[in-house]
Amino acid sequence: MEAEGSAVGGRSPVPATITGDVTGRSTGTGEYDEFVTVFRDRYERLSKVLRGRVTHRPTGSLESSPGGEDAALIGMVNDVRSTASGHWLVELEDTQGVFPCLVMKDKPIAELVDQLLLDEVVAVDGTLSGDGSILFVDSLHFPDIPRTHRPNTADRHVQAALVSDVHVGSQEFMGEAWSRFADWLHTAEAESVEYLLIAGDMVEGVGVYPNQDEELSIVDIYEQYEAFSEHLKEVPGDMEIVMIPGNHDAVRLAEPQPGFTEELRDILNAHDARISGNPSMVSVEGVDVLMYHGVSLDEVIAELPEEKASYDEPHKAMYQLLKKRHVAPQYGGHTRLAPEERDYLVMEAVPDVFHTGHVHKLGWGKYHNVLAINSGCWQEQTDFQKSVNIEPDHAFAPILDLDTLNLTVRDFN
Ligand code: D5M
Ligand code: FE
Ligand code: ZN
Repeated sequence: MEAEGSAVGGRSPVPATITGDVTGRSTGTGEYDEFVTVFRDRYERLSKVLRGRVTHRPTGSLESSPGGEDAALIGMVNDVRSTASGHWLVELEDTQGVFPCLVMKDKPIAELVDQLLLDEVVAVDGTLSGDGSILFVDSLHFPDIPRTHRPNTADRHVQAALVSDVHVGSQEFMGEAWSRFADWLHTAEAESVEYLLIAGDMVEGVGVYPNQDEELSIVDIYEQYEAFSEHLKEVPGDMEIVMIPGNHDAVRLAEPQPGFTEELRDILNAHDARISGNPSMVSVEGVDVLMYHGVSLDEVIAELPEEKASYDEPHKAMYQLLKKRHVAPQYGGHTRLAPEERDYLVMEAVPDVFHTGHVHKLGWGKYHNVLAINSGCWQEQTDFQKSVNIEPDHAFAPILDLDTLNLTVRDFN
């Protein structure tokens, strides 16, 4: 409902431009060949980022080397294991083959081994053994965000609200808090908030987790989207809204996820929101915001050391994805990936802002000048979350100044 006598003097958001969106371009049928193609694309695009850092040789050339000389290699992490004497054997794969690389436990770079995820692309520099069969690693490089990255900013004072995980249709959806947020958007204080970005999990969905139906307030998926659409109408009509799906939404689970189908777009049409895939690079007022729902964060948090990634500091897990220049590096684990002709999950362009959700925790910080923000949720603690001690950060709306990239968080609890 539009609030009567809205204080807003008319917003004039510029339509967002969207790149890197798989919607309408998905060609994947899941055939084996397509996995080869998507990994080749990942390797090529990330090795381009690393090429300036090392003078690498392909594995084929290393294999035919007599040994003893300095050498560098760029490859996808195929395997990481510790040797009997406590060193690390990292197998790297390129388009020609697989090559073993040994990281000695007493080298300072040994601690970087803890941060490796399978299938990410890295570069190593070192010395070939006397017989040329193994590379002794002296340095290890991630594609990373250049420290010199200078983020783009808007050239007028304008703001964006970054939210995610609304979960309409769940008994725990916080409808009243959402309405307080929407009402605030109608006040003079919020008149520069011209954009609303929603990073997935619009609705609770059906059959996402075992026994989830016991906690649904709306059991029909279309009725959930109809209810979500009503909540969206509470938001001022002159705001530009961009949304991507999450793992609870009614699109394929495997990433990259295409944006909502025509049927759902019809239900959501009242606000003329921009509907895009997961992930998508969304440019608002010149600021490049990489929106990604965040399913891989669970994996990054599970696999990496606590100080590098935890539920209490979700932005640090995001730093790891920025460092790897890929939103979901590990294939075959918890995060489902669909093979496409290109790897839409590679961060080819450096974003100015990285916006995720999914873990229902609020956290933000800057990594090499990129603002990483995980935006919490609008759902109270579920029984499952209680059973595993997840305390969600709900009903907060992070507000981003697009002209300064400063963030303020508003509490609607
Ligand atoms: O995910 C919210 C967070 O809770 C995310 O970190 C996954 C985790 N979660 C929630 N329910 C489950 C179940 N049943 N199994 C495993 N992990 C779970 P969301 O995408 O909102 O469900
Ligand atoms: Fe969620
Ligand atoms: Zn989710």
